[in-house]
Amino acid sequence: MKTESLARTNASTPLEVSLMRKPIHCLFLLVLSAGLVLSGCKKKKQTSDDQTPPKEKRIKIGFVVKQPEEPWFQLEWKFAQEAAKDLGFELLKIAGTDGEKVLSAIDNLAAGGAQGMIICTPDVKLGPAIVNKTKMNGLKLLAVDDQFVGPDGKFMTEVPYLGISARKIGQKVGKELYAQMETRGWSLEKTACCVGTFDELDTARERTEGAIEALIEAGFPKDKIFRAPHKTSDIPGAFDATHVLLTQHANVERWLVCGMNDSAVLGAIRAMEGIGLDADHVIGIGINGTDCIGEFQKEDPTGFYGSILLCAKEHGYSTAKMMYEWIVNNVEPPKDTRTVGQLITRDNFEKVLTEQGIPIP
Ligand code: FCA
Repeated sequence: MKTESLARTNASTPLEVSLMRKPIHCLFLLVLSAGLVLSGCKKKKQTSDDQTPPKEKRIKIGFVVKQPEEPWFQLEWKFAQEAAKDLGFELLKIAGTDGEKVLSAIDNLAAGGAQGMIICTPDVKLGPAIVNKTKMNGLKLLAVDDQFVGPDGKFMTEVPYLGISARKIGQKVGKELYAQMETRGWSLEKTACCVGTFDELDTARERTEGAIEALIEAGFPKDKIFRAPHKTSDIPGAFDATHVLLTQHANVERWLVCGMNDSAVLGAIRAMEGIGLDADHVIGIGINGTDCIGEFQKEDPTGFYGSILLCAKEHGYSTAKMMYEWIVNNVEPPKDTRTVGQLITRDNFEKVLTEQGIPIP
């Protein structure tokens, strides 16, 4: 408005004067005034068409992850960032490695003007506290990967959740381990299975129980499946638990290995290498498919045979998009979405990861 009225003032007064006296000046001033009016319009048009809302009105979405060092979570962030770019919102990536950090992240998000939060919580039992705090702060909430558990021990199904079909994916691991053992002609007598467990997390328990189920169904002896409970869900946690198991079963010559994710299997493989068990004695299959790329790139194969690659894009991009739609168009996300996975090995990982837009370092 200001620009427009300024243009009009400049244009009218001198024009009237010169019209009376000098025709050349008159023409010049006419062009000048037309230009000023036009540029005024143009400026005004630019302002009204500009789609970028003022900073304080922008949509802001927090994406909190429990283990930011894990490539899986970095990929979720990467894909969520792509959604932010495509849809034009601001993504706030937050490391929520413990309860205290998560709760203060909620306060900070609200204070910073965020409208929603996606979270893979460091502890599913924090569910009720997270729900309360986000409600108090007016933040919409979506759980990814790890589903909240209420005080009664049941899933908090009222919170929209996107996770994996954990049991089915675990079964896929078990089936493939058995098939690989057969392909190599390993005898059942000399082989045992090491299952890295992390039972306090339901999605982890479902995966490992699924693997055990499929192995038994294929014909693997139940009494040769050994569980190695992990204290922490990372490589050192898996290494330590496997180390203990190996000392208890020193007579086993060959091992099948599974666990809740790539880190669980990687830790076990390293522990086995520590006592001289190499790729000829170990078949490990992980889950995620994102944290084992370096393993496939090694010159010589290790005991880490393959992984079930999950859909990081769905977990990052789709959750972010769901949250955006909820905030902007009031479209509530589905309460329960499950994703699948596919086997990758040294032979096909480059092709499959590229197809899924996952960068290969
Ligand atoms: C859990 C695991 C991650 C990933 C995700 C889908 O959060 O900790 O490694 O497997 O589920």
